[in-house]
Amino acid sequence: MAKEFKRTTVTAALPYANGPVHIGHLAGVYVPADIYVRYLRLQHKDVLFIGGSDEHGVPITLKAKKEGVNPQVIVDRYHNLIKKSFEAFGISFDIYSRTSSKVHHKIASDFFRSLYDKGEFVEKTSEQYFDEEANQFLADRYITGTCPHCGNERAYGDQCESCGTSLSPTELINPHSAISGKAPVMRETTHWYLPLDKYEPFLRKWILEDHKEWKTNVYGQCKSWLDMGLQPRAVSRDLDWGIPVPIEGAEGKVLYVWFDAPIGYISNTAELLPDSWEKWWKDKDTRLVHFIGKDNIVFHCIVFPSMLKAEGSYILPDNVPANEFLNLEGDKISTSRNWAVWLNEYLEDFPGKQDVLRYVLTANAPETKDNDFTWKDFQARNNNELVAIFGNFVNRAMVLTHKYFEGKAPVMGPLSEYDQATIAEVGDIRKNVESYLDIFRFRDAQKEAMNLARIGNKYLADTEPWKLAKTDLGRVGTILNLSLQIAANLAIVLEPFLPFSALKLRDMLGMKDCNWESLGRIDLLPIGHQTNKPELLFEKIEDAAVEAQVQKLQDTKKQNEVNEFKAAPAKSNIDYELFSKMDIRIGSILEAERVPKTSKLMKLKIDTGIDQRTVVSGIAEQYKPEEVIGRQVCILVNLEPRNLRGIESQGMILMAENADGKLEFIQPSEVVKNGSQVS
Ligand code: B3M
Ligand code: ZN
Repeated sequence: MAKEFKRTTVTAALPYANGPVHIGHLAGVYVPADIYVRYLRLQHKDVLFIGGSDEHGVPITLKAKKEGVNPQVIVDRYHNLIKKSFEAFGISFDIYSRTSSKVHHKIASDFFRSLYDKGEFVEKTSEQYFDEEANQFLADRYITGTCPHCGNERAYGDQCESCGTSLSPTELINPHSAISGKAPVMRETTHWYLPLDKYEPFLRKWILEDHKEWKTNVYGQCKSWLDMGLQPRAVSRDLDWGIPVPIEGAEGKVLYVWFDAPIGYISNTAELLPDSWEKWWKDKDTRLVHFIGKDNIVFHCIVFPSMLKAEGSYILPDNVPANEFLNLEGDKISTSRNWAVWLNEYLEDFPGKQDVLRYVLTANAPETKDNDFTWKDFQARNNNELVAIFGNFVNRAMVLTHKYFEGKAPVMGPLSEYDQATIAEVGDIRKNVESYLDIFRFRDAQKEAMNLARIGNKYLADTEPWKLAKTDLGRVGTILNLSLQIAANLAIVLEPFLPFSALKLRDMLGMKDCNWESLGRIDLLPIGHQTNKPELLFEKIEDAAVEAQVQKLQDTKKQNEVNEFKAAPAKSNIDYELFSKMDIRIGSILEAERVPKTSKLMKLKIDTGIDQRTVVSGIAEQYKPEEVIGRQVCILVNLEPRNLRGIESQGMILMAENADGKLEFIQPSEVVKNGSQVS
């Protein structure tokens, strides 16, 4: 039997304040956390939902350097943007604060000091990369080089974003500083380490034996970390942005961002409840749940619990329902490559449609494996599910009630067998949805909740009350009463998932209360209860709207190809004599036609100034004949003729290949006489 808790502290990962948040963040962390918290609140459970921005760490300092501003400017900008996005999407934090706050600096600093005073750290001097030109030690993220696993030349000192491997800076081939670009040197420095190896036996028991109920992806990752054996981890860095290490002689050193960030959950609670925060973190009757993405598992399941354990007065997380990653149109979401749907942009492009995104992200949540977001699926789920099932059902029930009963809940007459079967199904909804929400399976929970709309929609379609109005208004009343009761149940059960639409529906129905316990009852609206004017809950999303989004992504892809274009390495040298043997001329294209039965080849007639000749060129996929006629081109005229598809090609047109593989003509910058030599 699971332990009964008095209250629940729910945290959601603190996003780095170095960029806006995107759908991956929402799907993986914030929407599930919000659904869970809203569910607990509807049950009148005592719950706190803690969030905030993570404002330290190297990515922020790198961005600040790039823009030539103080890191504070960056974090102010993004903290506010992120906070607004979360508010707009109804992520119902009790507090959304930040790790640059005074409260946090004090609490994190005291936390470090308390472990230090208890002798929980190991002090170690080691050699680390140092940039002599910038005169500073280089944090892992400041060092780039070639990944030893996949050859990506832009791997970071802590991770290769191309193959996902975690690295240490000394593994990089050909390392260089991201600040000066120079090769770094090794220099000695002293840091404080949390001896995770010491906590290994405790962690093994606490996770592997006592928390077998954790999601398999989380449990599995913890097990593999533990099986590999834990090493001491440095909890300080040589950096000038962060919380100063509160020890004498530690000038120029700050707390490692992953040491202070999780303490941010505690500080933000303390900021909200200065007098009573401790019971949310130290009382054994409090249940702590961390919502995070899979890349944060080790920090929340191994490092932070070890810190809390070392401190001694804190509770440990009861569950860490981490999600896998959401991909976008088949590719990994990437901030640096701008491959994302940014929440602030979504809000501009789809105003008022926050619930649609919440719905689609939950329906596709990467709960057990990575998943893909596509705009086509977004449109289909909106049009075929939210509009066609939920919206349609509610609208029909409301409109008919207004048409036949002035919007008042009609009298419920004798029930048919079908009515009774439907009522029984409605009665099951609560336990079905709960059975999933209680174990953090939000996509199944939402599916069950939407099932109620399906039940309602089918009920109306099968009973066809609009056909009975003339002959049996009493029966129409019964059908509509039951339909309105189902709609009222929908307003409750969908509140955690679609809070805006659920509220709108509640207002439309004139419901005062919204209690989870009422779920499944068919007397939520008393007979004669006046409902308000029906309004549409959802509207169709047209092809053009999603096509525009797909186009936006395609443009990004093109731009990335250009940005990431790398010139091929130089060929080996040739002597001048060999070069001078090439006879390159300017000519004009007189005629052009596709070579039949080939996709690439085009037959060109060229005026070379010397003669008119035929050249076969591989440009037919990219140019139409009429586009090239009249152009001046560069042509190598003394190339040995070659036979291509039965045509003798006398020379070669010189082309440049673009980043995206498109061939571009080499042309003189001004028109010159055909036959002019290129040298
Ligand atoms: N800022 C990493 C991330 O955004 C980090 C999470 C901190 S949670 C305490 O993925
Ligand atoms: Zn790699």
